[in-house]
Amino acid sequence: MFSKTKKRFHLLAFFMALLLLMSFKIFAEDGYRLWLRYDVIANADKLKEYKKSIKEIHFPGDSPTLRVARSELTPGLTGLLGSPVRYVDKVSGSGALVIGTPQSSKVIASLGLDDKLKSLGREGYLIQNIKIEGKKYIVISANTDVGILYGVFNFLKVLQTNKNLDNLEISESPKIEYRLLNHWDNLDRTVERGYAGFSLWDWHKLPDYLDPRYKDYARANASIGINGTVLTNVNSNALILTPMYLEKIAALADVFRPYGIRVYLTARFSAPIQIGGLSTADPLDPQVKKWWKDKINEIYEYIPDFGGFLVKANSEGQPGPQNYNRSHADGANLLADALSQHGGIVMWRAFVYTYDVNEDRAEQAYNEFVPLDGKFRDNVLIQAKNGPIDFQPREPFHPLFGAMKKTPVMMEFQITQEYLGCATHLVYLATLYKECLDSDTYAKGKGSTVAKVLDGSLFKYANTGFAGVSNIGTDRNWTGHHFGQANWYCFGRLGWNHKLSAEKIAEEWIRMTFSNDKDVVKTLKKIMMASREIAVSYMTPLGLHHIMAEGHHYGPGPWVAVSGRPDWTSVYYHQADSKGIGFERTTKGSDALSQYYLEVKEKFSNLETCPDEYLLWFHHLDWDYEMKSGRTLWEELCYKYYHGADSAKWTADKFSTLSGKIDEERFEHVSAFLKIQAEEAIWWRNSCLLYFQSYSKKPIPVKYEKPSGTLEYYKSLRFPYAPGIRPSW
Ligand code: BDP
Repeated sequence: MFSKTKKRFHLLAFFMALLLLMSFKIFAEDGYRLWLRYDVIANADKLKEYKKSIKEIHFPGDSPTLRVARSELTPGLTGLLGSPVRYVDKVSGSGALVIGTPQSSKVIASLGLDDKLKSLGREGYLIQNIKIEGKKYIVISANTDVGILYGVFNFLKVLQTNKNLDNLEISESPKIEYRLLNHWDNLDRTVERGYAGFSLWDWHKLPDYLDPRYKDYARANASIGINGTVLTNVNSNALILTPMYLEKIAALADVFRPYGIRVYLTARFSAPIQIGGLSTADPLDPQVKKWWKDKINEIYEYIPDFGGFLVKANSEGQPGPQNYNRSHADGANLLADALSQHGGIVMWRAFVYTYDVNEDRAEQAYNEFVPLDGKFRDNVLIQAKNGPIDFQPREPFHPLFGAMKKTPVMMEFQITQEYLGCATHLVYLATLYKECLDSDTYAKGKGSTVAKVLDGSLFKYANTGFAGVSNIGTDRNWTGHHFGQANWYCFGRLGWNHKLSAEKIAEEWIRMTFSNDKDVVKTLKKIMMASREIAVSYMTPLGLHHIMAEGHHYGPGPWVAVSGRPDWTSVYYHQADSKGIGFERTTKGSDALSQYYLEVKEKFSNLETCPDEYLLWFHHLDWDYEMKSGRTLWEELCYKYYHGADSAKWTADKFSTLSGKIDEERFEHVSAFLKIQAEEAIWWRNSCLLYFQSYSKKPIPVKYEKPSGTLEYYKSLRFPYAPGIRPSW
């Protein structure tokens, strides 16, 4: 008898152990869960007083969005508190979590929140401690169901990041209306400049098979306030507008809709010819107008809340209105007219530079678009990259921000790290984004920041937008590098509230994604906050730009001198010669600086006031030019490259101190990537310095370790199958 019980006990213990092992497997730390982890909070004790009450949830109402809010809240709270929650019909007894809009919940309607809610608009929400009949409640309220969803996500974040639940008074609403991911995804599932696997959109199996990942994608976006997604590459394929694909898009739109996410597409300007059988795509041709009108009506039959189009026209070989001697405004208005009756918008990209114009590439977008200010329909936004060239590790802000007073200019940031080490380098981009957002355009005097242009407060834009070129793919951890997730995260957070600091966002992300442990938070924050400057130092210090390898853009290529066009080479941008280095953009050179407002122009023109960070962007200077540091320009360049590469090594060392403090799986993954990064930082340093030395003819100061490898060796390296490259490039 006794031994039988013992046997049973052993068997039970064995199964328990097996279950435990299996649960470890289920929660493999592969990064799939992103920042939405919901593991038991370490200090759940601190929550004792609330633990009981927030397990009781009064959350009436039924709609697809309220249902997904509940489907987030239930596992979220259960996981974080470590015990089940229950939904109650009445608020009574020990208090509860009360959630709803004045329409969905009588209790909320009775709380007199109307005035407060009114000011928060369609997507805003409140999270407060409120006493009802002497009992303390936590109340999440909003004007709409999607506001509730955002509020629920934020409440879970409050718990995840170990915030105090006393005196909650959170009042949030987004500062920018359209907050979109731009996917550069092709119909064959390759992703242009994508380094995290293939496209998430499994076109072949859509619409019948809906990968569960679509839902997780929507959850992640909604949790950071992203409310739109452009599914296809800006280098577009007209087939996406055919019924076969519209059906697939409709299926994706159905998954995203409850999460407050609308779908958008890229429109190929020549589609009327390619799929419409017309002989022209001239925007003023009546048949072309009719074709687009019919096509757009058809799209809305499939997707009633279709968001609109993103268009790359007359740029890098894409067709556009200029093929017919029409302007960008003619092209954008053609689509805008057909979209307007459905509430759709056109995001017309300012990333244009033509073949026949022989001017500094940095000037072309401004020259094209400023004369058209005011000529666009009300539902057109001009989408400009953050800088005037192309997502370089550092660029000054684009002069179009502040220059278009009547036509809204929206932001295009790049989240995927095309020029920043792809998916193997840890570069936290919030500091780059903030640098641009906080730049002062002086359009209406001091304080006219890029952020104020974007949020519409400067020129009272009717529409405002914020787009980011996605870094997401089929990799299990979504972004290739675990820290790439932080860039997706910070993009969303800044689109919602550009006033947040890069540091605060980093801290939120670390706490949710890795740990609330003090040491982990402090160390990772330090690494993240330093990371972008480190990358700039070992890639393109002192305002250098566009000196990467050709085509795939991975690794250094300052020697690239011959390409499809001069402004695709590196020598066009660094202009190194025996006397010096840098692109002269003052009146002595291209005078691109004249596109900025006077204060900005003067600051950057004057060598005394031009920050070192932008020096060679705006000036061509002698190798012996004396820098503010007292070093010569050549010595400063050496200093920066060595400091950058040393700091990449510092990052790896610093991260290694977290061994045992974060899970092994992600620790090993990140450690391996940091090692690659440190080695590649040396590759960048050696390649660039050896190449520039062939002009400066000056020695690398003896205190620095001599570059291993010769310039010829570095020039000989080839990466024919680097990811993310368009086959035709
Ligand atoms: C460049 C990319 C290229 C894109 C282009 C764009 O190299 O692949 O098509 O920008 O933004 O950065 O259109």
